[in-house]
Amino acid sequence: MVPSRIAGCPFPGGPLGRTSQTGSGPVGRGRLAPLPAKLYVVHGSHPCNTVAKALELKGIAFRKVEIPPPGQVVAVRLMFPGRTVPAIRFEDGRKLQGSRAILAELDRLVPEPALLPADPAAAARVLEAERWGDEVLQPLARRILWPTLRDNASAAPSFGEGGQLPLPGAMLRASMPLIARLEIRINQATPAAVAADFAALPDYLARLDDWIADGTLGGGSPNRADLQIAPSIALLMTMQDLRDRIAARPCGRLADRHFTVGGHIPAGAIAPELLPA
Ligand SMILES: N[C@@H](CCC(=O)N[C@@H](CS)C(=O)NCC(=O)O)C(=O)O
Repeated sequence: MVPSRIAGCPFPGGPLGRTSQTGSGPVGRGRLAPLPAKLYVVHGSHPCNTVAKALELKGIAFRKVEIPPPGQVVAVRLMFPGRTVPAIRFEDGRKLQGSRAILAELDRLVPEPALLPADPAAAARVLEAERWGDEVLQPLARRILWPTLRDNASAAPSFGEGGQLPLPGAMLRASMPLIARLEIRINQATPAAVAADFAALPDYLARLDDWIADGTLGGGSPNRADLQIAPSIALLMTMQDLRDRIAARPCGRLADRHFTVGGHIPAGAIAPELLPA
């Protein structure tokens, strides 16, 4: 279902990076027609994948604008109150940031398929899992990924695959140490914080498997918590050392069921003493 307000949408072409159309916006006279939503992303970003998937599930056509990291800190801040992606502009000009706020709004705009169970107690459990996924798991995935990428810059081109920006692999490889260092600073991924994240990971994975077992996660159609959590697990599994330990678990299967993300860091990148059993 695509909202009928596609016609007359005032979106201009993308000022940042390249844009592409996703969804079912009409095409005419060789030009792509404007769409009901414009989504600003960093390619591969887990919360951006959350929102893109929700838009697809809702059948809302959207145009994606990719910003190379950490450029969003400046570029998005020029257009939105905050500096993070995902950031979305609807055709009526309304702007929203934050994956949870955006998903709530999408559920309001297009109620079906619902991203929350009808039962209030079940919905409360999903919202709590979604909050935890946003506040705890999402930053953990960033803190683990960026230092690993800094030390494995040769993997950088794989993270550009499937993106819109025509960045040569050699450039991605050469720039990765600097980009990763900036991201490490932005995300406060100190060695102590990263070690604490690895130490917490076994309990977190067990918590996710429990939520799948009790039905909070992993139902037939993804809910808001599935959409929030699965991309973080998918991002963690771009590191082969973690994929080897997560993919066969219920939470790993959940991530693989809903998300295919680019990026691959070969085994041996993470110190064995940090890895979960
Ligand atoms: N938890 C928020 C924040 C998203 C977030 O931090 N996005 C990262 C990219 S994955 C970002 O833009 N970071 C820039 C910064 O922290 O300044 C959400 O789900 O939208």
